[in-house]
Amino acid sequence: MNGNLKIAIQKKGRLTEKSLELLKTCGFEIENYKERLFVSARNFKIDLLFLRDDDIPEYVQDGVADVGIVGGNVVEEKLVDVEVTRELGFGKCTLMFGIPEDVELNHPNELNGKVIATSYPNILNNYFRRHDISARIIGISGSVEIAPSLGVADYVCDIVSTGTTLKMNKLKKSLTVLESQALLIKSGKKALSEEKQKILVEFLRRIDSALTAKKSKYLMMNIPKNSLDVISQTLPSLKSPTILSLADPEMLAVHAVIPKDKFWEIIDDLKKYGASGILLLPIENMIV
Ligand code: PRT
Ligand code: ZN
Repeated sequence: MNGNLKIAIQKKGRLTEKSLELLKTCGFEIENYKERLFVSARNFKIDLLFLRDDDIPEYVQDGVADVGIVGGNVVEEKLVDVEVTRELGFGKCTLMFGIPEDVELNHPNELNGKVIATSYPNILNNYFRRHDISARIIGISGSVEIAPSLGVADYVCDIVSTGTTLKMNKLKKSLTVLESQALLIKSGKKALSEEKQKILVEFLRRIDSALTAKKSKYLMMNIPKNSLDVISQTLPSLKSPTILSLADPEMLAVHAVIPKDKFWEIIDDLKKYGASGILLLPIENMIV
């Protein structure tokens, strides 16, 4: 035991690349991780454990890993005692019912008496209990979508992202059971040592900085001097924009941090007020 904070991430799958990308954005140097189960960061007191995603909630609960990055769907299904420390904003997907194209299903009540194939029997059981539904659940670990065409189930309840897999199996999206994304979790029952708690605080500070930065962009543009007031009001900036003078005395350069999703809403107004040379740059880290 080296006293480092142990972070479990998915070894090989949909969350692996984004998890590593997030950690690298936090400034952790992680090298030669391919085909290894365990690797230490070169410049910070963290170790990465590469695991199957299904094992991560339990390993975190039991303290084998101190924190873990895993889908909310997996956390819910495993019925473990873990706490969600951060929502990480990637790996977004929906656990929902898939039904044959020619069927209508608009209310949970209509599920009574049906047979549903799923890899998420615990989540589905809870859903049925919440809605007071009596239906049969068939637990299948892979290729759930083919169950209706094989005649073993009426509907499926599975993870959907684009909906292509459902479509390929002549199914369509129906009611939603759970919205999911990658989560940072820690144990609900194992307390961290004082030393690890300190590392966790710094780890979270960096994660928060990376997450805030991801939602923001750095906007740079030139504007006519007489548009400054109206453009300042248009900018949903976090702080007041930076104003710089230019060689042309009638023009100003304006720099501001803006929420990423606001850019396309304000671009027409900016142009209307004479903004030119508009640049939108990514921000890697942001301390607020
Ligand atoms: O080997 P290991 O057990 O670690 O990995 P895994 O195969 O169990 O999981 P993996 O890598 O497929 O997914 C990891 C996590 O990514 C999941 O637990 C979800 O939280 C998240 N995620 C995001 C998804 C999807 N999007 C997704 N589209 N997980 C699975 N899918 C599958 C889904 O099961 C279905 O087969 O993709 C298909 C549907 O996709 P669309 O785009 O056709 O709708
Ligand atoms: Zn898995």
